[in-house]
Amino acid sequence: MQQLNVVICGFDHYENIDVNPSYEVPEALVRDGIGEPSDVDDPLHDANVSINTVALPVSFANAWPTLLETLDATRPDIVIATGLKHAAHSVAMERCATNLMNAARPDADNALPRFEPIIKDGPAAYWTRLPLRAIINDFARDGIPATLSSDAGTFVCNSLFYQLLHWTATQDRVLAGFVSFPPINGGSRLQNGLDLRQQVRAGRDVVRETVRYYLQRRPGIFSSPDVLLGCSWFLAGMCVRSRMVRRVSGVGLTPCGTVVCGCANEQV
Ligand code: PCA
Repeated sequence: MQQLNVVICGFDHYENIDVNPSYEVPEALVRDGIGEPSDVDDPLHDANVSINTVALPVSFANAWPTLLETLDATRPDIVIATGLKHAAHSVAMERCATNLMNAARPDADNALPRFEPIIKDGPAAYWTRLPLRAIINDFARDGIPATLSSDAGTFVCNSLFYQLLHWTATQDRVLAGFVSFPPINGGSRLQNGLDLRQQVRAGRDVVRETVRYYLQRRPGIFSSPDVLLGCSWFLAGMCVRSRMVRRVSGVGLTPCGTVVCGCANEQV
């Protein structure tokens, strides 16, 4: 039986968000676990999974150091960062993190970075290390509305995601990625989301599928996940965000435009 340590983090309430699903889902997983293996052949039989969580401040400067403290203390094999995406109607599995901070509103420390790199001279972007296709298939089976998303915005979520993947690239055998949750249905202001039970179920599927992927140890799953070559962080960030590239994507290029290069994780 292999011991696997999982950290799943989220953010507490902020601005007009009284209940942040990215806080509630990790708490529920720590409390209730990830459930039993689905059948006799399920690789989950081979793992003893322990889950830790930490709630992060909505701060460009402090979110990542707070998560890093937990990572240093728990030495996880899998790290799943989560956040709330205000405009989402479904669970968004994030494909990549870009090296760009561009805040439309101040963070918890009143910082308002505009078009700044997260890590000066860092790669333009990183791919997630989660098995997105397998996770999306589980969501379909469980009736959870979901999308594959090309960016987690340019606020604190993306900044945390980028720093997490930058750290992961220096680790030996760690899988990490980011899940954006929609607002919780029935909240005071926003009505476009999903109910919390579905969101917890989604979080459970993400952990279960990532544990299975980890146990399979397919070649390349732990290798360095740089996404973009041949362009600066600024261009990459703008490409991902720009309407122009979104239009181009309609004729067959990915939302990252022509600058995307190979990726070890064929499930992205
Ligand atoms: N969502 C914000 C930060 C915290 C959260 O839950 C974002 O989209 O960056």
